[in-house]
Amino acid sequence: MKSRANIPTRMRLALAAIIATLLLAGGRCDNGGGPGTPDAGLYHTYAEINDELHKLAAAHAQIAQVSSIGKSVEGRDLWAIKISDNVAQDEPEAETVFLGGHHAREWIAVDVPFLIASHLVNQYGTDTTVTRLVNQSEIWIVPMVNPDGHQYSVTTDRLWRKNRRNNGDGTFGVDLNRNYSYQWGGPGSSGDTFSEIYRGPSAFSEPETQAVRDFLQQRQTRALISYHNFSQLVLYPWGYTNAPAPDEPLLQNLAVAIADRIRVVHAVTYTPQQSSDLYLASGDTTDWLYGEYRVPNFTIELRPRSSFPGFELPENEITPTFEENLSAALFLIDWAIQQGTPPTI
Ligand code: 0X9
Ligand code: CA
Ligand code: CA
Ligand code: ZN
Repeated sequence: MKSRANIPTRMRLALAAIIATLLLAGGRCDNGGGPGTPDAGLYHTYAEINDELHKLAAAHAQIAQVSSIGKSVEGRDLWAIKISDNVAQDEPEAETVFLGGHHAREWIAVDVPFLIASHLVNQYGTDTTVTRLVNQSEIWIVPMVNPDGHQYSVTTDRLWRKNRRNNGDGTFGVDLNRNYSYQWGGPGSSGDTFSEIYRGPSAFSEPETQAVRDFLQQRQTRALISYHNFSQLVLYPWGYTNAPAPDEPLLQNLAVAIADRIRVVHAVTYTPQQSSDLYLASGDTTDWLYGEYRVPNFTIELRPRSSFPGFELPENEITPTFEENLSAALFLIDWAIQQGTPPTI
C-alpha cells in the first residue's frame, strides 16, 4: 500500500473525518430540524410522517384529508389520511384500511403504508387504475399506530418493540399487537410487564389500540391490512388458535392472491398462511377485526425473509418493498369495491 503510506497520518485522519461526514449526511431524509432532530435515514420519523401527510392533503384537498384518530401514551397524534373523491363526504363506498407501525422497530411497516398513501394521492388523475380505485372507494391509511415506540427506536433503542407505557414497576411498554380484546390473554401473550409480548393489564388498556378500535367501529371496513416485518408472510386469522376460521377458504384465497400480486413485481416470495402457523398469539389486530366483525383482514410481514438483517432492512429495499406491496394493496382495494357498496347509514 505504497500510495497510502505516502499520505501523512494527520491528513489521512482528516480525510477520513470528511468522508465519514459526507457519508452520514448523504441521502438522509432530513426534515430540516437541525442538529438533534431524530433521524431515521431514508425511513420516515414521526415528525416527517406528520409533515408529509399534511403537505399531501394540503396539495390535494379534493381527494385527501388528514385527521387524528387519537393520541399515544405520550400524547402524540395518531394520524390518518383518507383518500377518496369528494373526500370531505362520507360516501357509501367500499372502505379499505391500511395500518402500519404497531411495533416500534418495524420501520418498513410505516414507510410502506405511507408510500402507498403518497402514491395514491400523487398518481390520481394520471394513473387510470389509481384514479378509478380512488373514485370508487374510501381508502384510510394510518401509517404509524405506535409513534412513541417508533421515536424511541429512532433515538434510543433501535430494537424497541412495544409502546412507551410506564408500567409503574420500572418497566415500560405494552405489546399493542397483544392488547386487542378478541381472545385477549390467551396463548402467545404474557402477563409479565417486562415481556416483549406483554398484553397490558386489560384488553384495550392502551390509548393507541383504543384509537384503532374506535376508528374502525365508526367505519364500514371491507378489508384491512396491518403491516409488520419481518419474514415475508401474508397471514390470515385465526392467530389465537390452530382451528380454521369460519371463512377460511375466502381468507386463504385472498392471502394467496395477495402473495401472487406481490411476487409478480420483483419475484420476491411472501408465503400465505394462517397466522397460527407462524405461532399462536392472542389479542392481535386481525383476530379482533375478524372475530368481532368478520372483516377479511391480513397481517403482512414485510421484507426481509430472515433474521439477517431482520428488522434492519437496508434502505435500498424500501422502494422495492413498497412497489410489490402497492400491487397487493391495489388488488385488495379493487376486491373490496367488487363486493358492492355498503348500505347507506
Ligand atoms: O407477533 C406479532 O405480533 C407479529 N409478528 S412480529 O414479528 N411483526 O411481531 C405476528 C402476528 C401474527 N398473529 C398471530 N400469529 N396471531
Ligand atoms: Ca368518495
Ligand atoms: Ca363511507
Ligand atoms: Zn410486528
